[in-house]
Amino acid sequence: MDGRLITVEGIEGVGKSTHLDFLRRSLEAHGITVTVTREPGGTPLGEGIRALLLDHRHDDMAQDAELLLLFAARAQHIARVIRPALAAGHWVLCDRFTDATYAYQGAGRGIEAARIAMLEEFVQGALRPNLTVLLDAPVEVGLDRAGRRGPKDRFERETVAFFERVRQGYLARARAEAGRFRVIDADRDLAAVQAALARVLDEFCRRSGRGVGE
Ligand code: Z5A
Repeated sequence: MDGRLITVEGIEGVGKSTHLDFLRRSLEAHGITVTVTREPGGTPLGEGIRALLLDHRHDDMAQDAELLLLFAARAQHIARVIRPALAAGHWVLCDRFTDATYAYQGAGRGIEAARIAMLEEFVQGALRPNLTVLLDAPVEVGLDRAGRRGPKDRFERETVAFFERVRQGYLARARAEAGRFRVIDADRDLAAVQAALARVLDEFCRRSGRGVGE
C-alpha cells in the first residue's frame, strides 16, 4: 500500500492547527495510519530552523536567507520524516508545505516563482502533495483570530497588504492546480468547516481506494 501526502494551507489564523486533529481522526476512521507533521519544523533540526525564522529579533533576515532556511528545514523533513513515512504506507498530514513558500516568499515577498521552483526541484525531486486543502478566509478574519494569542512572531508583524498578497497567491495556485487543491471557506463556524473537510477527505479516500468498507 503506498502512502499519500496531504497538506493543509492558508494564511495565519484560518484554523490549520485547529483542524489537524479532526483530519487525522477522519483518516484513521478510514483505516489509514497517519503521520502528522508541520513546516517549518517536523524534525529537531527543522524546529531549530523554525525558531530562527519566527524570531522577531531577526527582522533584518535577507529574503534569500529566509527562503534557503525554509528549504533546508524541508530537506531534513523530507529525508527523515516524510519519505520514510510514505515508504511505510502512512499517509502524511502536513501543516503547511511548499505552497506556503510560493504564497509567502513568492507572492508575499516578491521572490520569482521560477527561483522557488528551482529549489523545489532540487530538494523534493518528484515529491508533490497528492491533496492540498486550502482553508480560505478574509485576511482580517484570520488576523483577528490569531491576534488573540500572545506576542507576535516575525511573520505576524507583517502588514495586512502582505497577508492579502499571500492569500491571493494561494488562491492563484489553487486555480492553477485545481485537481490537487480543494478550497474550503474557513470564514464559518467550526462545525461547518469540519463538515466541508469531511466531504473532501471522503472523496479523496474513495479516489484512493480507501473509502469506508473498501
Ligand atoms: N512560512 C513561510 O513563510 N513559508 C513557508 O514555506 C512555510 C511557512 C512552510 C509559521 O507557520 C510561519 O511560517 C507562518 C508562515 C511561515 N507565519 N505566518 N503567518 P505556522 O503555520 O506555524 O503559523 P501560523 O499560520 O501563524 O499558524 P496559526 O496562526 O496558528 O494559524 P492556524 O493554524 O491556521 O490557526 P489556528 O491556530 O488553528 O486558529 C487560530 C485561532 O482561531 C484559534 O484560537 C482557533 O480556536 C480559532 N479558530 C479557528 N477556526 C475557527 C473558526 N472556524 N471559527 C472561530 N474560531 C476559529
